[in-house]
Amino acid sequence: MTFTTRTILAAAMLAALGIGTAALAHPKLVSSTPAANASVDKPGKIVLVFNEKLMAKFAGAELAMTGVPGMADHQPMKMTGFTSALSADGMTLTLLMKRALPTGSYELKWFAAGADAHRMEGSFAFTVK
Ligand SMILES: [Cu+2]
Repeated sequence: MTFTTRTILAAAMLAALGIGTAALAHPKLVSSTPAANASVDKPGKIVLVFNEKLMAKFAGAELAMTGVPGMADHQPMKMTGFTSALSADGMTLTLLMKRALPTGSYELKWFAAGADAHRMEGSFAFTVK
């Protein structure tokens, strides 16, 4: 193995581990309320906490109702009854429901970009009792 090959392999391994300045500059979801896979009472808001400051124009979320108890064949239904707001420090995105979410299962998809404007996204599910 040549020195160059080893250097490239080492760099690839570090990249795979997520170590490097580019990886550190990308938003990640740190916590949420409701938490991923939680079962909660009808929430009036959803709070998403990120590891770094987001750019407001690239931050947002989509919410879909994926199931309702007693309905075997419920197609994902996009929920639009909320507004979203970014905190002053840019690290917390809050979705404020116009009405508390009804009983069912939900999938939340978030998207966000930090200082380098690369769009990152993720999703999680939760259930409303
Ligand atoms: Cu980037």
